[in-house]
Amino acid sequence: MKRREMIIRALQAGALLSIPKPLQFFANESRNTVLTELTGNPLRFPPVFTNGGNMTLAESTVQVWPSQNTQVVAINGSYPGPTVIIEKGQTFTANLINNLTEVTTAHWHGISAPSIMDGHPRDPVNPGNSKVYTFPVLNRAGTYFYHAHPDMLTAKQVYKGFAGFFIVTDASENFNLPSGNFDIPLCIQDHRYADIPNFNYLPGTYEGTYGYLGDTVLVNGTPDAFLEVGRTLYRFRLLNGSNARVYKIAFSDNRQFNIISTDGGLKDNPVPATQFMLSPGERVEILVDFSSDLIGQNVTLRSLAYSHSGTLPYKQGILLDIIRFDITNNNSSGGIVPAAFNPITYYDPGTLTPRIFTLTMGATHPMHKINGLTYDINRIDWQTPQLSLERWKIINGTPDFHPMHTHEAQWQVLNRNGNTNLPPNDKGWKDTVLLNPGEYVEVLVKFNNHKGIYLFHCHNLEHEDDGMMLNFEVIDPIGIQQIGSEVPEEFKLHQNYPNPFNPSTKIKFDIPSNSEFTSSKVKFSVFDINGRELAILADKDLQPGKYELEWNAGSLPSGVYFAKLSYGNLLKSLKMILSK
Ligand SMILES: [Cu+2]
Repeated sequence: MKRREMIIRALQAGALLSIPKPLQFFANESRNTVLTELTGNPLRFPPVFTNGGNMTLAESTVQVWPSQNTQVVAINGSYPGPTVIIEKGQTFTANLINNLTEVTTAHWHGISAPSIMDGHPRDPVNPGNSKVYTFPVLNRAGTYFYHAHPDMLTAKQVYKGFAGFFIVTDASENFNLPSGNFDIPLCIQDHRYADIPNFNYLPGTYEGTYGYLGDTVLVNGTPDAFLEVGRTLYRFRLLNGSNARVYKIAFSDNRQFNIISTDGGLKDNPVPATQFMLSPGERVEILVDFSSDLIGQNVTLRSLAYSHSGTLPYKQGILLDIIRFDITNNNSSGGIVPAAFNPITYYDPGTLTPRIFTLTMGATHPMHKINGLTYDINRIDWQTPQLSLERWKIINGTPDFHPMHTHEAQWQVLNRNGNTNLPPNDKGWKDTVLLNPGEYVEVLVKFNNHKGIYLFHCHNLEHEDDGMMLNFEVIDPIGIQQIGSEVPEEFKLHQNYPNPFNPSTKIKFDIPSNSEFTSSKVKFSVFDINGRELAILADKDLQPGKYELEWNAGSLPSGVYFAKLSYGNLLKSLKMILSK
C-alpha cells in the first residue's frame, strides 16, 4: 500500500477530527523498497533573495499539493519565503512591503541586529506600508531564520507562510564540508492533513494556547518530500519552522550521523549521534553519509514517537515522516567529516548570581507567564549592561515543552537540572533552548553588539502570542571608576546625584580595607519598587577604595528605584527618584 493511500485510509476510518490524530506511516520502513513503487514530491528549494531588494508580503495562491490551490502568505510570490544567503561582514538590506491586511514585522532569528531593525512588535509595519531593514551581519556563519513577529499575530502569520532561511557564510570557515548541491537546507513545518489544500489557522480554545499542531510535514513547503541523493556525504541544515511541534529527529534505519552545528554556527567538533530533539526555532546541521547505501535503496528522516505529558489536544510525540532520501547515483560531494572546527571559548560563570525566570501556566487566559507576568509591549522587565556576563536560570514549572529564545545574542548552555553533561545539540552557541517538562536550564549570555529593547520569549508561537514573552533592555556598559587613591575607613553608599534624575545618575560608594572578609566581592544592583532586580551594575572583586558608577535608566518609567550595595555580609541601600 502506498503511503498516500495509507493516510487516506486512516482518515476514512473516522479520523476526520478537528484535533490532530496520530497517524501510523508504514511505507518506506524498508531500505530495500524498489524506487518505482515510491511516491511523493521532489524537495523544493525556495529562490535566493537578492540582497537590497524588496520582500513583498501578500496573500497569494500557490500549489503546495500538486494541482491544488493553497492560499498562503507569500514573499515575492514564493512560499516558503526566499532564502537569504549573505557573507559575514556584509550589510543586509531588505525593503519589506506589507500588502497584507494586518500589521507585521520581520524578525531575523538568531541574528544580532540594532533594536529598531530586530522586528520588535513595537515597530510594526502597517498594511500598505513598507520598512527598510538594514544592518551589517555580525554573526558567525550558520543557519538562521526569519519570520513574522507582530504582537499576538506571530503564530498565524508564520503558519500561513511568513518564514524563510537566513544563511550566513564565512569564507574563512572552510573545513571541506559538502557544498553546493550537497548542502541542503530543510525547513520542517507541520500542517493539518484534514485541511489539505488549505492552511487554515483556526485554533480552538486549548490549541490556541497550548500550541497548534499539524499531523503532516512539509519540508521547504513540499508535502511527502523526497530528495534524490548520491552515494556520498551530505550536509543538511535542519530548521524547525513549526509553530509548536517538537521533533525527535532520527533516520528510519537508526543510522549514525554527525552533528556539526547548533543555532549559532559550527560546534567545536563533529559529534556522532543517532537522534536529537529539535524544537520550534532551533537549528541543527548534520553530516549524513550515504556511501554505504546501494543505488535503489532509500532511507527516511523522521520524527520518532515519544511520550509527553501534555494534555489533549496538545499531542506531541507522534511518529511523523519528514523526508525520504532516494539513493540514485554515484556523484561525489568531495566533502569530509573534519576532526575539529574552530574552538569555542566558553564563558566562566564564576560566582555570578543567576537571574531567575520561572515559566508557569495558569488556568485562565492568558495562561502563559514568565515570573508571574504576561507580555506587555510597553513594560521593560530588566536591564543588562553591554559586555557584562549574565547567568539566566530558566525554570519550567509546567508539564509542557517551552523552547525559550532570546533575541540579539547567542547563549551558552551551562547545565540542565544542574547536569553539565549536555546533549550534543546543546553544546555550542544557542539562541533557542528546549525546556522539558519540569526542567530547569541555565545559560550564560553577553550582549556585546547593540543597546536597546529586545525580547525573551517562548518559541511555541501560541505560547508567545498568549503572553510568554518579556522585554529587556541592553544599556551602556558598566563603567566603575575608581576616584583617587584614598582608602576609606567606612563602608558607605552615597546619595546619588542628580536626584531626581532623567535618565542617568551617578552614585559614589566606599569600600574600606577589611581583613575580616575572605571575599572582596562587591555587588551593586538596581531594583524597582516591587523588589524586581532590573540591572546588575557591578558583581566583581574590588580593591578597597572610593568608586563611582553611572546608572542609565533608559526607557524605564518615572518612579522610585532602589540601589543596593553588598560587600561581604554588609548591605546598604539607597532610594532614587526617576522623574521624566
Ligand atoms: Cu512555551
